[in-house]
Amino acid sequence: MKKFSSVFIITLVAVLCLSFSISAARTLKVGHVLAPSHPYQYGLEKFAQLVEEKTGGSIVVKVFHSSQLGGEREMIEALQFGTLDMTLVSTAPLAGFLPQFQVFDLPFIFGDREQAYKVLDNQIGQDLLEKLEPKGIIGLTYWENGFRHVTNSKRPIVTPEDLSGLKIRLMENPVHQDSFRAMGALPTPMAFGELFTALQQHTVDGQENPLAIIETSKFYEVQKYLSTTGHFYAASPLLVSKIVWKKLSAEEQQAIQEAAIEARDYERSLIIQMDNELLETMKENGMEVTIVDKSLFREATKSVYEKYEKVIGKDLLEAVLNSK
Ligand code: EAX
Repeated sequence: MKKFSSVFIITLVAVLCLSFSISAARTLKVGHVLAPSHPYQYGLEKFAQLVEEKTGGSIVVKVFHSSQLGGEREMIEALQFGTLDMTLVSTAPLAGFLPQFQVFDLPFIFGDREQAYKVLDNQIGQDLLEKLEPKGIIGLTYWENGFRHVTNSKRPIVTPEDLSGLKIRLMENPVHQDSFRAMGALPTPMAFGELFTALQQHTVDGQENPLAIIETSKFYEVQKYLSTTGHFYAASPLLVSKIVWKKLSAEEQQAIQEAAIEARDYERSLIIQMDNELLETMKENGMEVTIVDKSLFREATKSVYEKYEKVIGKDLLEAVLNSK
């Protein structure tokens, strides 16, 4: 009997300690709109693991995929109200919060990833993230969505003229919409969560996204034609609500910042790996792939540079252009 009671007491103490440590742990919720098989999800799971390690378990990150916590613009607004802790989004919807971000959404602004990383991970990119703070948003670092390609259900897109009259779903970003308007397409802004159904029901003829999204969101099931336009490079800032951020200690903020950068490099590597493998997969999935002459699409969209120079700021635009 004596033995039983001591085992019982030890177990009870252990359970109480465990429950206290769990209850003492704070949870940060992070939302994104992509599929659970996309590198956004794997990167955020890695981020969660690193945060827990670096904070000794005092902060637990919970990841919510597939627009469970809303579309990208909605989630950014939720950060401002403090009703959502974190989100991973493309830069495109940030145009509505800080118009200068549109510099990253200009067609063909980055020639390759190296140039993109050089801009995003240094002064130019970091300065823009800091400009989000007065809006109630803390930008930690830029992850990657990737180079975006056009798909549609009507016809092969070989030249910009082939886009004429096609209803193309775009993100909620004026530069994206003006770029496709310049090529004769009919831009249709829409939240990502509605896109698969819109393609399936032919509410829109096409869309544009990197290969990793076309694959993991199964757009090949509802899109016949893929053209390797690579017209936009989508960077993906990892954002925190300033209201939430201010409640964290300096050590916790440091741990989260470090984890964001380590997980960024992991997530970028997954995107690159998928970019290298998925063109063949798209063909196996039944898509007709057209390798296009990008210079035709660059020429057809260059008018947006002049139109947005004022909004973006001449100095910022030139700084990015000179980073080549
Ligand atoms: O950030 O909406 C889109 O097409 C984006 O690629 C998506 O929001 C991922």
